[in-house]
Amino acid sequence: LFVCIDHVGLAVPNLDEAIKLHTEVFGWRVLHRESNEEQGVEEAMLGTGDQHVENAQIQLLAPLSENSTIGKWLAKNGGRGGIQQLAYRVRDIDAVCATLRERGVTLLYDEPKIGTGGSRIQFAHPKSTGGVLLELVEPAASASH
Ligand code: MC0
Repeated sequence: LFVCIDHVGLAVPNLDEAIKLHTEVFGWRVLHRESNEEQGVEEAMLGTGDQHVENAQIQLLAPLSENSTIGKWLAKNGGRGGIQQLAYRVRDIDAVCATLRERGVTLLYDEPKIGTGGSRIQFAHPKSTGGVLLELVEPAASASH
């Protein structure tokens, strides 16, 4: 069903501070940055940048507003960052969503939405996944992986 772990998403109160920590202290590289108004996030994808290795990335997610999903998550978590989501990569998101629905998993959207780098994304509600917000990612056809 799933190809690999695509990324782990960390909610962070301040994107620049988080990038500093993860690059200067932990040694990751920033591979990509974008804002996604629909999702209410400003995000950065981090990794080794080594195209020859199949690496899951770290996604830093900062809220665009207090009312956004990440804004609410941070408020509930006492303003501290933490792991907000686990994302699995898929080849055919429509087929995987149909299978998961058949198996009783609650998906958030009727149809996939647009995620990082033009990917197609869907989420499974934590109540039907054992408490973890699960994201499904079908990378854009132009993506390098
Ligand atoms: C809430 N809950 C979580 C959770 N968020 N459990 C695990 N992980 C999370 N991230 C639990 C709460 O503890 C609570 O459980 C119940 O779910 C309802 O919580 P709530 O605070 O009322 O939260 P809701 O219902 O307002 O929102 C939860 C929901 C939301 C999953 C619907 O986070 C959502 O729409 N997420 C999908 C979109 C998203 O995450 N966007 C930002 C990333 P109890 O037991 O207390 O009832 S954007 C992104 O990721 C992109 C750009 C990309 O990768 O391409």
